[in-house]
Amino acid sequence: MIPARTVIIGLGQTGLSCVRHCLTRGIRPLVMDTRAQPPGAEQLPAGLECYFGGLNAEVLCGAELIIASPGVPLATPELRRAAEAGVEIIGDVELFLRECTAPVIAITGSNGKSTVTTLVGEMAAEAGLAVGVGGNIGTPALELLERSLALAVLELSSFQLETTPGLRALAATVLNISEDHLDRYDSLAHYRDTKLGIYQGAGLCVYNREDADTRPPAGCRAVSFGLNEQDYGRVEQGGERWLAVHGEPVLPVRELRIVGAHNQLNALAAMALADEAGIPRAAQLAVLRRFAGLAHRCQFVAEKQGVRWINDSKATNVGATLAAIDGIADGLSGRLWLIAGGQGKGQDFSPLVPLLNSRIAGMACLGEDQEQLLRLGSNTHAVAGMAEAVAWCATQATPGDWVLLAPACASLDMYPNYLARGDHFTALVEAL
Ligand code: UMA
Ligand code: ADP
Repeated sequence: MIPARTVIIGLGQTGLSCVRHCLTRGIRPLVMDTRAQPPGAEQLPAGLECYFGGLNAEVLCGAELIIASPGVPLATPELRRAAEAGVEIIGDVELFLRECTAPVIAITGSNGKSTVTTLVGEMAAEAGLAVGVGGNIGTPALELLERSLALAVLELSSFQLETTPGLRALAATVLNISEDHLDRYDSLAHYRDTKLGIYQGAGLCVYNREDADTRPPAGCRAVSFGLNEQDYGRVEQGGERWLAVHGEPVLPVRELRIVGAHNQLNALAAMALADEAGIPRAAQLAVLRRFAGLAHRCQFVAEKQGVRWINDSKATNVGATLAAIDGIADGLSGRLWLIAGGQGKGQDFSPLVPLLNSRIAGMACLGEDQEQLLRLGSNTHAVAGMAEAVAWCATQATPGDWVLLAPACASLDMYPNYLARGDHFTALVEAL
């Protein structure tokens, strides 16, 4: 039951989905947003009580329930006051779970979330299950309630996990932990602990045995994935590498269309989750054989004058950029030019230094945190924006070279989102 005095904070995709959910259940919520002109205001029904341009602590303290959007930190003073006054604060995913009767597969991690979420969703569909895929991947979880489901596959961000105390997943995974969102968390440990919240009450915890930060607490039922032979892993057979389950080879790595060791880990994690949901192996393998990857993730754009251009705009942190460079390494014989920059979110960029001294011939640096990137090496080059970055790389690269957009940063200083950034890059490359 949603109480009468419910306040929804944020009018993005999540907030709007919460408003619709409340209205269809006969509750007219009050809507708040810190922005004076929030983006979704025009979609609200006439007469709905709104408070824009800041959070009103008095109203919040008088609420029975607050539904906070993921972009609004719980540490915001007005929300803290409301919490101290005993007001319940939850997110849209918690609201979803209160009505969802289907088992839930829950996926988090610094990188690979959308890939694994999509793989598990497609595996379930291939097996004929009525599956809903949503959460941080883009479809707000509440929209999944519109039809009856046999399985829900949710990508959950650390922000969403902060406000989802009732999560009891059938199977849950933390794929990996690397620096991200340090503008919101006071330490990496705080960020990691928030992510590990996904394991609370999970029937099975699927963790990355190569990343100790992903381990569930002692006593949990758990299985791991990694690149050696254990649990979900890899074996050598007949002179080639196979994905394997408990030492049994199930698929030659060469049959995967997604490239790089990081994507083999993604495939293994997806299999572990799918097994727990009872999805037959044949359906899992059919998907792994055909899935060519999501747009804006190491996506081939074009070859121009012998130079290959690759769009990995979704690399919004250093860990993702490193994985992208590693992932394309096998196919690359010429030099690599990198385009990076944007909002660094408080990350340490120094893991890029060894690459600037080896695999990366030059790096075009753009955006808000450009200066930090420029300082990393002598082969960095300042550009005013994406057009100049593409033009500079085009003058530097010679046939056989590759140019990779893998910015290691969020896009929000220059674009509405990573999709717009990748689309802009693609259009510029196509026009070369
Ligand atoms: N905002 C305000 N004032 C408010 C409310 C929001 O300034 O009162 C700002 C936020 O700071 C943020 C922006 O508005 O910059 C959007 O925030 P939001 O909470 O309204 O976001 P939604 O549009 O609802 O989208 C959210 C997720 N976004 C965030 O967590 C920031 C989307 O993930 C997700 O797809 C969507 O819900 C559906 O579940 C995007 C994302 O960037 C892809 N996620 C981060 C990531 O993956 O790194 C966590
Ligand atoms: P997320 O949803 O967590 O952002 P995606 O599946 O969209 O993850 O992948 C985003 C980027 O992260 C990819 O383009 C790639 O560069 C990198 N990546 C994907 N999977 C992994 C992984 N398992 N480990 C490290 N980096 C990864």
